[in-house]
Amino acid sequence: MGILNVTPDSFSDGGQHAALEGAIAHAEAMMEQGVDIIDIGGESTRPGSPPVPLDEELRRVMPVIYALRDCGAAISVDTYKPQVMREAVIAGVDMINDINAFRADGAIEAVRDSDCALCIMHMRGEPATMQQQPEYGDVVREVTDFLRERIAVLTGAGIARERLWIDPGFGFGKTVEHNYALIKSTRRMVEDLGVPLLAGLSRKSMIGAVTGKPVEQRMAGSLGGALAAVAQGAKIVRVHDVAETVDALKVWQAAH
Ligand code: 7PJ
Repeated sequence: MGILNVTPDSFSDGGQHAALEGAIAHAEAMMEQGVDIIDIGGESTRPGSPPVPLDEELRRVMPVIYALRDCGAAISVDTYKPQVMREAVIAGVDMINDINAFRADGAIEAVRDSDCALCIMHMRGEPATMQQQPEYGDVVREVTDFLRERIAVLTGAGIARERLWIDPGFGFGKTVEHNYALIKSTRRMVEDLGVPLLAGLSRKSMIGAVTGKPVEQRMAGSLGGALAAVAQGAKIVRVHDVAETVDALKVWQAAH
């Protein structure tokens, strides 16, 4: 899964048209590099980020979704807003990726009657404040229990289990130690819950903490993290560096 951010700050010259053109060019580059899924996001959810209003998020992501939906790669939309989910479902996207695990009012109703995949991510708190001293008794158990409960709520609402993906939510209300405890427990989590797992750790602070590198120098560390996640049973890795990750996975799989 390649990350496609459609936020004004990810394009130097700003402006709606430039953002659309830039996003499509980036998507085309990822396609050439062998991406399977393009994850389109209109709101930065990095720690401390402010929320984006609904109409602004729709303005950012919908034109990109319509431009890319027949591109050959599967399309995922990274959103926690039910209205964005509704519009994305109408546009025919393949996955809704919700960092909030479909907890917003109306989120389940927005996706229930479609057949797209749904990624349920664990997050403690909210992006604006989530990195302020996250505490757990047993992080693996608490994240697993949360995901189990969300699976029960979604399937209880009539959603087929086969549509679901789980994600421990690296960096979302977790210390570096919590993140590594979770990655080491990926296989157990997948076995416990019986739902495939998506891992997103590309360029995150857990990579910087181990390598001592700033965000723009975390590619090699992120490749190590992606391989570790796949070795632990992750079936999708959400990454910035598609070409490098595809190569790393090809060699790892050939040697496996
Ligand atoms: C994740 C995500 C992740 C899923 C972001 C960033 C922050 N969606 N959206 N999993 N992270 N499913 O990429 O640094 O880890 S935004």
